[in-house]
Amino acid sequence: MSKAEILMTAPMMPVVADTLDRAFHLHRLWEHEDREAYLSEIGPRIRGVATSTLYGRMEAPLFERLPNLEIVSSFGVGYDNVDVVEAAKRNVIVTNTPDVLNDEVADLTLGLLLATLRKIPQADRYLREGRWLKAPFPLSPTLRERNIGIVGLGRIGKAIAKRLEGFDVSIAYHGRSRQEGVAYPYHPTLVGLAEACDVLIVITPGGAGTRHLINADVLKALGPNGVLINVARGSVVDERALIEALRSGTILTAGLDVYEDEPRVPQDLIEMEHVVLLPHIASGSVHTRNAMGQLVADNLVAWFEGRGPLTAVPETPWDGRRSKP
Ligand code: NAP
Ligand code: 8YV
Repeated sequence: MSKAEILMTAPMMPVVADTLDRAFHLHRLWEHEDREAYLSEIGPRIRGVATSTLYGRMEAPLFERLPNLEIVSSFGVGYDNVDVVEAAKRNVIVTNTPDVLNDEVADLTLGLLLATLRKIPQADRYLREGRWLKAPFPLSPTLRERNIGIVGLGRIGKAIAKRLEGFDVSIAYHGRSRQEGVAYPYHPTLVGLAEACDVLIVITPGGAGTRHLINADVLKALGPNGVLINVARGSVVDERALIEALRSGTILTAGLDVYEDEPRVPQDLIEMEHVVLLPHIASGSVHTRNAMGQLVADNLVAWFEGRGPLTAVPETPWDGRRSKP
């Protein structure tokens, strides 16, 4: 039996490429100078795509070139890089990489929160610049006695909350609905949560439904002792409003892992000494990226072995159908 033909849209980790090379006939789109011509040649034979949140969007024009596509396996739990409405319209299943990164992202979030409050990167710079020789590092704000609001108490949000419990702080949350069996106080409005808290940790999906959820009103409600931690997507925070709030003292500080136009970060943020900026690294350990990559490959293998997808996204649920033989 001939192997299914799979398109990889951009370079991915060896664990993905090696597994796919063994199981399928793998096409590497980026290796072809004239991509349009290459797609015209192979497009009708492509039955699966491996793609990543790191490289461009998978939208209608590309779907159009792949008329026999059955499945898109995307690297990352967030899948705002894939037009899932278009995929559903075309009966294409989309998969993501949930759960395998919960702990890693939650660990990093706690690290970012502490780094932001206790000014760990600034203290490191202070020592290296020889300034400790002249005077001790100034005292910092604290996590003590803080009320933490989690915006998006999903898989990762819950892993963050579990860790926060060990830090002896109060925890509340906001989402579109109250969750059964969750004891943390629920706030039906985001402004209400921000008013009740002095730290907001944002860990929702990206995309149109959450665009600029964190706006000037929310930041005002968070207040002058307030800390914003964003590990979700840059699009969830109105970056101009955040810069203004940080500049004017409307909030105290921010720790950010994600930005509206990655990898470009506004110069205004870069020049602010009191914020902590990370280059979208929350899941970025060798261990966890390998687990995510393995799941990208495993979804394709499972589908083409007739076992169905392992982790289909809710917008393209598995209805029991199998890959075409
Ligand atoms: P999840 O389990 O689906 O949780 C998402 C949570 O967001 C849910 O609790 C949901 O609650 C809430 N939510 C969705 N839309 C909302 C809205 N409009 N307003 C308020 N809350 C909303 O997803 P997850 O696995 O925890 O991942 C969450 C996101 O984290 C990913 O989609 C990705 O964007 C981001 N992420 C970032 C990194 C990084 O490297 N920085 C790494 C991994 C993930 P309701 O349904 O009740 O609203
Ligand atoms: C990755 C992420 O950095 O899973 C997500 O949604 O944002 C991160 O884990 C990203 O997917 C890399 O492509």
